[in-house]
Amino acid sequence: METATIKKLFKKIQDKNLRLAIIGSGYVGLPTAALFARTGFTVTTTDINSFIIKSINSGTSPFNEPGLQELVSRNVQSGKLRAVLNCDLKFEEEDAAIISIQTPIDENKKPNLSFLLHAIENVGKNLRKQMLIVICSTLPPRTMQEVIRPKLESLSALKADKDFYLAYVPERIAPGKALREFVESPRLIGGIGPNSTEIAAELFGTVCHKTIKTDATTAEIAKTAENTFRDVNIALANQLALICEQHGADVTKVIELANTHPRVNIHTPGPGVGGPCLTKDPYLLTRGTKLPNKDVIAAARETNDYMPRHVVKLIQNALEHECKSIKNSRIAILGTAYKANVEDSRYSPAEPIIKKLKDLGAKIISYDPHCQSTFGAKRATSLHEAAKSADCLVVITDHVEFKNLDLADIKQLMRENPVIVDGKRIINSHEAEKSGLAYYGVGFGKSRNTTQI
Ligand code: SAJ
Repeated sequence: METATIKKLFKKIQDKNLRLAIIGSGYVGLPTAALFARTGFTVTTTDINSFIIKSINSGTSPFNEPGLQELVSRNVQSGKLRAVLNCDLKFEEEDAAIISIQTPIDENKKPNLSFLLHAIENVGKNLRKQMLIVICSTLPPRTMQEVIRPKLESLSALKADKDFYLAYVPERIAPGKALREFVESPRLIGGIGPNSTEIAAELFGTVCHKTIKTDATTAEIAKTAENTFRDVNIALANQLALICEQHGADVTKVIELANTHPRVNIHTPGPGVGGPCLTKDPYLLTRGTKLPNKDVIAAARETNDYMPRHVVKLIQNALEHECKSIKNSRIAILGTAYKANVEDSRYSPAEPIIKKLKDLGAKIISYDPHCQSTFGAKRATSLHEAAKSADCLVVITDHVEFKNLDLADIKQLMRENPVIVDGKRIINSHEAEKSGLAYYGVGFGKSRNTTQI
């Protein structure tokens, strides 16, 4: 591709005349669409879900994300943002497409790229010269070079990095902070070739404070490495929690002390690792790789997946210690969201915990001020309602609302010999015991809740 053509594209980006299509209007796609619209681009965002399309076109964000509602409403009103069904987008006017479609894993933990490839097919059939295609979905290594590039080239009979541009720009935003992190986190730009990298960097540089240029494969591995690092680190914290319980030590104190070393930063243990990212990215990263020795990444996944079962054991032990049987006991679950202060409950550890407790015959009531999911539990609309006549209170999510509970008040509402099982270690154990609640927690070792694994 000649420099003159690239210069023309650069100018279009700088003048905000590039017309953008965002494919997939979910937790990543819609913030992307809204931020590019705010920057001055004319954006068409798409989805297969007509509810999402209607909601956006009426100026309403279909899900809660701080700041997003206002951004969607303002940009739909000004005409900078509109939504259409995927099948209605013909790419007649669009110069660039940014694809943010989910790449989940299947029941055998194998990456399922079918949703993404379906979208790629539609883009490939409509691809014109000089268009820029950006993939933001999380990908296993080499997917850009070995799957997406050949598919787009064969469908369009055009050459990547010459006739059209193709780049991998992985998303790095956490729900709850999506807009800020989109703008402030350095953005990796992995082009399929040098032209693609430059053009994608120019486009994302209009919204992101910092872009870092690399190649597509390096960006694919870096993206999955980030969440794998976090998952392995949390697994270490969870394993330390199990060790502390067996030795009668408190993991919170242990980690706090270990982290005073200038080169140590151990994460926080908990009732399990949820959300759509950490639970799958390690599998994407290791897909198709043969290792000569033990797979640390797989072991970490197993450790984190074990934690909900461990919480159930803690609850059983706690109740037994109070001479109560889990069968017919009333258990209040605080938090069904997968992490603090979000409404999202995808892969939340609350799900296996509630299901197992129900199987064991317990009566479960759940309360979450941010999230609607109950995973089959009865839903309480207040903390008061959840705690009333409960035998056991279980903290699964560290929502801000659960951090300063009135423990004396809660004790009054609960049945005799009440217990609290703190999956996130946000309750002060001394305060709880002082209020008359027997305190148990993940990684909180005391001889009576030491569990055998
Ligand atoms: N968790 C712990 N201990 C910790 C931190 C988290 O048990 O110390 C648990 C949380 O409770 C939650 C899970 O891990 O169940 C995941 O939480 P998270 O805070 O890692 O957040 P995600 O999954 O919402 O977002 C991650 C982020 N990745 C990194 O910080 C490396 C985000 O920046 C990515 O954009 C996102 O994955 C993604 O989409 O890939």
